Amino acid sequence: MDNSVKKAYELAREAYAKLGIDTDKAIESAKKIPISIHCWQGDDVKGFENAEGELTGGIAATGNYPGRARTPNELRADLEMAMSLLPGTHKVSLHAFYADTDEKVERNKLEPKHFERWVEWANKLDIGLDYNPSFFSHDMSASGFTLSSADEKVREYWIEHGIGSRKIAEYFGKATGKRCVTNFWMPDGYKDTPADTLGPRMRLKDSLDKIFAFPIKKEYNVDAVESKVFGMGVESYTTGSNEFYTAYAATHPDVLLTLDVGHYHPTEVISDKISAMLCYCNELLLHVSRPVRWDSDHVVIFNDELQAIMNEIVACGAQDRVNIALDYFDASINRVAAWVIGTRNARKALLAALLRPVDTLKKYELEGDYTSRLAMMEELKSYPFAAVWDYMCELENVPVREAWLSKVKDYEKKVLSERK
Ligand code: RNT
Ligand code: ZN
Repeated sequence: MDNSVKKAYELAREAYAKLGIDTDKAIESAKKIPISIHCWQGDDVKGFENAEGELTGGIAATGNYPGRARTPNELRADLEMAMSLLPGTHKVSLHAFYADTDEKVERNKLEPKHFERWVEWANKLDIGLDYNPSFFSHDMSASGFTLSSADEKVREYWIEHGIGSRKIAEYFGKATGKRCVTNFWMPDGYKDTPADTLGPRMRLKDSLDKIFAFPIKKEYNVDAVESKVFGMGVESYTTGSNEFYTAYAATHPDVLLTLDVGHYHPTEVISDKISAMLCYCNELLLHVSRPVRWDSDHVVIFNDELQAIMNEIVACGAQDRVNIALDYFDASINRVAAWVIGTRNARKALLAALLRPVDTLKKYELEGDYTSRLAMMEELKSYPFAAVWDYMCELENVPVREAWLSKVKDYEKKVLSERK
């Protein structure tokens, strides 16, 4: 072990011990909490159904950095590269259109067998898999509607896809021994002012009820629903709005609510929604992302909102109730680096949250000593959490600080730049 990392850690341990914080324990907890890495950062959300596949649904990956993964093997290799530079426990989140098949399979005909190679790979790495039915980039979603479509055939098709997805997710949970979380996000909505806002929402509710009525063992898979305020070309109306899914999750105890950082009004934050929803939902799923002026899905940086999210999870004692997943896609920089930067930031913020003397802060609050609460919260921001983070990276045998970057650059030279 690097001696300076160790020395800095020992000083940090002492400083935190004075606050009653055990840094070794914080590291242990920070290592164990799974962070779900979204596979779609690796290929600009294209999937493997066809090479020309156009991304629709009101989302966009901008940029043309070379080296995008074009096959399941390339994507897995890139993910492995990224994970070799990350401390802690991970899962990998797949979308349906990343099925690893030799022939083309319709989305409503996808089965567990089309994901066998992913499961084999996950078991080799001892990681869990999460799942997402893909309701976009498809002819059957060309109208802009899927589960809330007025066309019964369209709804039927996507209901079949939803049910099939839950079977695949159950298989993931069973075959990896790690429960899968399946996220339902549908792009449904109108570009311009609708005449009927209720009809699509009633149809969405009915379609979801049909999908979730299919019995799946909770120990293998749980489902979540993700709201959104608007998408590109879907500016005036989103069927699956915040209120729609908040109410849906609150009235369906088995369904989790997904909070995506980029899916609310520009000054609205998800950190303050976590405790509110924990009063009504057993569990939540987070899509940790970074909106810049809109739901732009920039790489997650170490900013105030990321820290506030992690602080809330820990202050609520909800580490087992809040599933942390990432959701961003930047095609303008090295994609492996994008994974590494965002995932390291998320875990670093989680560790910093675990190093806060939450009980002391709550005590000040109950005593009405808001002076001490504010003073401590501010002092804590410059406590030496980075020394604990560096030490955690050493313990986990991954590069300390920016040492990971040269490894990604090497990989770019040897592997990514060969993809023409
Ligand atoms: C879209 C949602 C959704 C997607 C992924 C690809 O706005 O955030 O979660 O980003 O499923
Ligand atoms: Zn999302």
